[in-house]
Parts: sequence; structure tokens; C-alpha cells
Amino acid sequence: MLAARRLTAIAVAAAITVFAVAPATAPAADAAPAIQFSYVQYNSPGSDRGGNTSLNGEYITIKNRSTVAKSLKGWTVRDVANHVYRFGSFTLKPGASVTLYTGKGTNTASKRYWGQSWYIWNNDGDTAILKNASGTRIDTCSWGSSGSAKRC
Ligand SMILES: [Ca+2]
Ligand SMILES: [Ca+2]
Repeated sequence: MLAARRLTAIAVAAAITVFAVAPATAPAADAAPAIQFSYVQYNSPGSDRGGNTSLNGEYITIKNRSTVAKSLKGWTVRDVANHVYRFGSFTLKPGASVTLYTGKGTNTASKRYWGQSWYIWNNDGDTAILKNASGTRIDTCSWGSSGSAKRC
């Protein structure tokens, strides 16, 4: 009985040691995220008059760079002025991309529509922020006052 109890104590101690050591040997926390912004067209082509076609000429694309499908349910895309788009049930396959359009439209496996009636991304500089369902910042994409699109 005593021996068994002692062995249990040793096993628990060993488990605690492994647990304590694990973080140091785990992969770097700042490794590139699996889900990232890949491209943004912040200045819709032509005059920004607010028609739906023009609003959908403004978009941002998110890519799954990992080799496994990822659920984006509850994930958000926002600008610095806190306009927030939240994904409903949505899964991004390995290597696949989803484009979030500012205007209205019918959602598909690769297209999502924010449903806004005015532009979100400032032509003269802005930052897009991607957060996961628990609110952790996963990626950002920033641009300045020149050009109309950018690879993130
Ligand atoms: Ca814009
Ligand atoms: Ca424009």
C-alpha cells in the first residue's frame, strides 16, 4: 500500500515536471498564424458614390495557410473605428480563401457580405484587425494613403 502510494506520488511529481517544462519546448507563440489576411482592396474602382456594386469593389480576403480545415465561427474582422463583421457558422478549407465584401450579396463558401450601405476601409490609410472567437488578435493588415489595394 505504501509502495503504491509512493509510486503515485512519483507519477504526480513527474507529471507536474513535464507540465512545467512543456511551455519552454512548445512551438514559438509568435509563429505565423494559420489564418491570415492575404489581400485588401480598400479603394473601390472609380468614384466612391456608395452604390452596391461600388461597395463590393471594396473587400478583404482571408486565407487558411494551414493544412487543416478551420472554423471561423465567431471570428471578427474590424477597422480601427470598430465597425465589426462577425462570422456565423463558417469553415475555411486548407489553402482556401474567403473574401469579405463591404456591400450586400448572397454568401457562398468563398464570399461573405458585410451588408453595409457605406464604405468601411479608408482610402487614405486604415488597419484591418482579425480576431478569433475568444477575442484574441490573430492578424492585422495596414495601409497608407497611396494605391488602392495591397497584399497583406
Ligand atoms: Ca474605401
Ligand atoms: Ca474609388
